Amino acid sequence: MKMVKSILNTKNNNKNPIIAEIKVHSPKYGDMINRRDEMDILKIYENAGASGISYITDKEHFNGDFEMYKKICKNTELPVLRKDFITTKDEIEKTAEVEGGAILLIARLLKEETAEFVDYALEHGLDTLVEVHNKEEIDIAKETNSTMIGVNNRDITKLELDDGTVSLTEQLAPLIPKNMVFVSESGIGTIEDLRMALKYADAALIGTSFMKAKNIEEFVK
Ligand code: IGP
Repeated sequence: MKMVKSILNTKNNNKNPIIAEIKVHSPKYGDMINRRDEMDILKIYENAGASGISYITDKEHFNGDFEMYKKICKNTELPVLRKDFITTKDEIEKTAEVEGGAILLIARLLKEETAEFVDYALEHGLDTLVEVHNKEEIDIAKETNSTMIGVNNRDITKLELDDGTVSLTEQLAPLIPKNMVFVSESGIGTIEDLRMALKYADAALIGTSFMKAKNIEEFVK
């Protein structure tokens, strides 16, 4: 429950719960890391007061790497969400062996197997973030014991070539189960976007705009 706890603590302190993503590459913008490295970005996120870290281990589209996930986990006290297109239980076991604490499970990919994967991850001590993009996927997420649910404002099948719209968070909010921590993911570029997201969601997951070196402290306070 590391990530859930951290989000709720931040919320109770009247700060904005943010999961800050170390995003080294995106299908849309290409390489995003410039002259900094992952450890520099981790420190920036920690100092800014992020509630958690997210890192994409998918190599094909995001140039991520599992060894880097391990390194990030080793170098921070914050919970670290592993983002990938997980479709096997081996990958859950591998993630649980690292002290990171959370895994993304995508309803679009796992369909009716989502609940089983969630239970497997929970049994292995991981917090679970089930990602959804429409009503049908929320119905799948509802049937699970997941601790968190994330509305991806972008359509994952378009591999980030769409910009995403925070209004999807607003639109789907009434359908979100109340017993899950609600995360608004993707396409949050401005403080206004963040305000809109957090009007409905408990936390916001932000990658691209932070990698473009916006003033992160402004987002957290
Ligand atoms: C971050 P953005 O628009 O702030 O860069 O989005 C995050 O939500 C996005 O990277 C993401 C993702 C995913 C990446 C959401 N779900 C699944 C890979 C796989």
